[in-house]
Amino acid sequence: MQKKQKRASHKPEWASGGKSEGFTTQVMDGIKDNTKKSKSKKNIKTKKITTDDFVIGVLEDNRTVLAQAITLIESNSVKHIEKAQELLGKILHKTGKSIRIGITGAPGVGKSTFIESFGTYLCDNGHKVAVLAIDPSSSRSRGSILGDKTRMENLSRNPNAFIRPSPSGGTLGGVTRKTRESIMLCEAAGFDVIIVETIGVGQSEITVRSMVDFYLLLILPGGGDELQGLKKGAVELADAVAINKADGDNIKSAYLTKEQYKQAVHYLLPATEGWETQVFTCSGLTDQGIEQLWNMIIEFEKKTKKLGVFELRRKEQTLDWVYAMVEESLKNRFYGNSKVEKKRIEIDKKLLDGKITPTIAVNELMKMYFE
Ligand SMILES: Nc1nc2c(ncn2[C@@H]2O[C@H](COP(=O)(O)OP(=O)(O)O)[C@@H](O)[C@H]2O)c(=O)[nH]1
Ligand SMILES: [Mg+2]
Repeated sequence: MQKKQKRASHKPEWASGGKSEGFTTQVMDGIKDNTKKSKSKKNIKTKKITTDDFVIGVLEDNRTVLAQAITLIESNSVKHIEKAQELLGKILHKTGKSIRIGITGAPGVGKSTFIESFGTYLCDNGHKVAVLAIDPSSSRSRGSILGDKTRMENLSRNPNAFIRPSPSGGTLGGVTRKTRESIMLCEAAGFDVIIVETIGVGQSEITVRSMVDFYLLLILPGGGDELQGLKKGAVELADAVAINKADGDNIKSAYLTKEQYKQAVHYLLPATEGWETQVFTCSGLTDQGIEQLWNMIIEFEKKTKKLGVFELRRKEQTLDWVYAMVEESLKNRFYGNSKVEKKRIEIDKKLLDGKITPTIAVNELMKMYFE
């Protein structure tokens, strides 16, 4: 399969420079294979997939290649990052055509179960659904994702679905880049609905909000008083609040909770201009509310596109992403600078001994960096 793909676009490795397609590839094919075998043993073993193989595989929605491409963008090695950027550059024109949905909520609220139902519903209705996850609690994420995969058992077997565990390790900035670039790859592979799941803790919620069009907050029924201590912040980010597990004995309290949240969101600024935050009940177990949510999202897309809010947000998200990366890159360079590192010991001491002011400390360090 891969050989076939290569044949269409491949330029023999030993052919130096030039973009000429004038190679008689039919003939070269045979020679090239021989060359590989006889010339370089290393090539056979570690022969990496070429960028063009990646491009073709991703655009064809070859799941193996798609998964490998995501692995490539998750790599922190400079070489891989370069290759990944080349790949992304080549599929860029195929990105952006999905609806990106963020789903958040405390652990145990039922996100994975809900996504299993929601995703299956979408697949049954002709959509292609990619599920990505962000869990900044890095090392723990692998484990929890294993749990998630079993929880999304049906969906993970559905040919129209693609589930990818969250990238483990690294800074939130790194995880963000990886997830955003994974979104691009999935879009290029033709997934028209992208779901990003995150656990409802602090920064990760804001991060996911910054990469999706529609943001859904799941909460549990009951716990009235302080609205489950669900920080106002989380609700303020949401385009919809779903009271989940509205089944069995929970139905009544779910309904009450819904009414309480309806009142609460009334006093909040909407997360998306021109869209009133919706509150509804649902159950990933009985599928209640699933269709309603999808209709809501269609309505959201229609409305915000008409207002221009949809496109504007995407543009702002892209710019924000770029400058967040600039900041991170500057920060890394600053702290990674050996002169700064050395000087810090001295400066910190002077500062803590009360010999210099914080502002002078900053100036001194900056001087070191720019010198
Ligand atoms: N009654 C009920 N239980 C649910 C529902 N969704 C999930 N659960 C249960 O809640 C627990 C946590 O679900 P999970 O999907 O892993 O939550 P997550 O941590 O938010 O991804 C599991 O034991 C599920 O069986 C639901 O809609 N109704
Ligand atoms: Mg989960």
